[in-house]
Amino acid sequence: MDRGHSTNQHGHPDRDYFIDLENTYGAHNYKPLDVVLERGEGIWVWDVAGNRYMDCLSAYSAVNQGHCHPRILAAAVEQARKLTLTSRAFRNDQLGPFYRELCELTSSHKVLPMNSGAEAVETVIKSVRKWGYQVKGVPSDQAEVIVCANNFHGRTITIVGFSTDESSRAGFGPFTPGFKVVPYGDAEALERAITSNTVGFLVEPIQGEAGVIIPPAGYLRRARELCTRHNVVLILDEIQTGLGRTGKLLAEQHEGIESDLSLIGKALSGGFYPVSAVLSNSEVLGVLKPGEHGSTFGGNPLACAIARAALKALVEEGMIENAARMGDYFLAALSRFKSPIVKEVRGKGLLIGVELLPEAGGARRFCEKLMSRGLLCKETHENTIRFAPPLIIRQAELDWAIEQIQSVLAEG
Ligand code: IF1
Repeated sequence: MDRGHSTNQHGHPDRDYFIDLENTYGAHNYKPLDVVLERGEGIWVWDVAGNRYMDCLSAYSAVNQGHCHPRILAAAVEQARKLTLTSRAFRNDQLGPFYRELCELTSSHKVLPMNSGAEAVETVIKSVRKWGYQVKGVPSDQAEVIVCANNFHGRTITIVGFSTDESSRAGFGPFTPGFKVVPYGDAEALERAITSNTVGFLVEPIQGEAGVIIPPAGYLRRARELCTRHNVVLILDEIQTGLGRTGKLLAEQHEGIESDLSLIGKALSGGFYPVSAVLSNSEVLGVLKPGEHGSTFGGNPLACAIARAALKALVEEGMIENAARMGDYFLAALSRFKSPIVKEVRGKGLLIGVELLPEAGGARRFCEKLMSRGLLCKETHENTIRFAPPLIIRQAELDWAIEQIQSVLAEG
């Protein structure tokens, strides 16, 4: 039923037409900026009126390679013409090469492919519990996983059950038992929380949604030592920090440690397709026997072909090194800028947060001002603006972004 629609000067449906459709027919579980995008290329996206914006969110680090990367697109089209989905009841010619390339790149022993990040998190919780019962000798149904306050690991009932963010969990109970929450960055608190029933410690190397919170230097090394000493599986959620975002392939490399299990997703497909994976540096995944875990789309040939191309582009086109260089440049420029409303500038690589003082009136209005200047970004919680452009961004483009950011912060 077409309610008729407002059109722009070219006679095409305009922004309000699309916003009305979303508001009329869609659940309102988001409050997006009122920009209606129709095309993306590299760091740029265009709205239905032809206005160009620099994407400084990268779909929460799922588009690290830049929008519609030609190499990933070609792989997607080629594979989509051949074979998209077989289920894991049969084998396919993309899964094995994907496994090997991903294991070689990340120095992992095994991979378990899933689709969304939350599914990878759920997979790792199931695996580490089963490992606890079968290998560590934890009594049945007594396994404990330690998580951190202000975590973000996804939106399933189990995951929001161990969230400390009321808006993520209110009204969704009852929740899954078997989780303990400790303060982020506090190794002593972690040690105190470990018991003989502790099977895993699930932690983000940098807390993205919490506002780009970077733990004290040495925290992850200390967590590694504690997990080794107490036979606890160290699980790093690199779904947002991984795949070049912080200037290293995996954020764990900044601390020179190796997790037992790492979770990746988002940019694993360059934004073309939901692809996630559990990477195992130890035999935890060996506890899963045929028929005990899986999903319809997990490890499908289209996902694997896309992920193989996305990883190749990331590595062979120097995106990780560029993220390190441009991230340092971006952070230094923002840190030099003195503003009466900026509380702190934090970041590593191209994952940067600008925290505003409460009296600034909230970060959202600055995102809206930046949108009117052609820069798209997103506030996280009340007072922090997150900047996470695609890892291909060049210095001249960053200079333009820095100019816009400094102008709107100066306006107040
Ligand atoms: C939304 C936040 C970011 C993640 C980490 C697991 C997942 C995510 C570290 C789950 C997903 C997304 C979810 C998306 C917005 C975005 C987000 F704001 F929600 F918190 F990035 F910070 N671990 N993060 O960041 O992966 O199941 O979504 O594939 O829910 O609106 P997913």
